[in-house]
Amino acid sequence: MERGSLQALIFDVDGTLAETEHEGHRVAFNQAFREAGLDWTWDEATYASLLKVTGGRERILRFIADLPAAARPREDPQALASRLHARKTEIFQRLLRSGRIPLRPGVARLLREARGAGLRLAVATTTSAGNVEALLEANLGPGSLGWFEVIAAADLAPVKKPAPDVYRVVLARMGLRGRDCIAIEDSRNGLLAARGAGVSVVVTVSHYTRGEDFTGALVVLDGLGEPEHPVRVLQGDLDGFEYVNVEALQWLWRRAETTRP
Ligand code: XBP
Ligand code: MG
Repeated sequence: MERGSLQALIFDVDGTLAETEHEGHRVAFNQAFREAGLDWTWDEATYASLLKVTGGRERILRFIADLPAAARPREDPQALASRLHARKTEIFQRLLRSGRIPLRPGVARLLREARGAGLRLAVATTTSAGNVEALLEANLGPGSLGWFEVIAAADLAPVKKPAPDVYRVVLARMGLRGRDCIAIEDSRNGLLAARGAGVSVVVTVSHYTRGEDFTGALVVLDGLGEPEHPVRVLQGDLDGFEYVNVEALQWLWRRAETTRP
């Protein structure tokens, strides 16, 4: 890839590669709570509001802190959250490996096209590396982890989105500048993290993030789209492209370059 062109795509995972939250993480949290004898159920509305906190362990801690004092379990919250989160991760990975959580439309196509065009690929997520591996392997086969030069997950960037740390890790490991890349994200927290590291963002809104404020995104879409299923542009402009392909991303990248101060 010549300098002065788009070099790499950095993908968020939850909500972006797949709709993992609603029928995946949320269900797994609830099962872990039940197994631990807790009568906690995160319904859709509760989970939507808890998603403002990135990181599943952090989310459990927030939930415990918000309980009335009398309803809080006696166990140390840190220890309890770690234990519940570890079990939730096992349950979630079993769900992923069963193949019940597919990639979002256009994801597999765009990854293949990007590889074919010589774009470098990376992942920037707040979830754990094991979850990313299980999702990719279940949907794209065992070799697919190797498509990504860097998989930056919670182990490499413990300070989670909206902090830019996870994007900085990706850029440092790839030897790239933020402006060389485009991130694909589904949430405001993700958008802020990428922008904080100087990376422009294409937002593909997901189940829980539709109503969020995406000011500062290159474009906001309802997904990546497929040739037979055109995208809906929710904010901004896609220059008439009907779905996100490498050419559309290059157009967005060039437009961002010309407006850079
Ligand atoms: C995703 C998250 C994660 C998942 C749950 O945010 O915040 O916490 O909800 O995964 P993003 P873990 O898509 O912005 O990375 O339980 O493994 O944290
Ligand atoms: Mg996300």
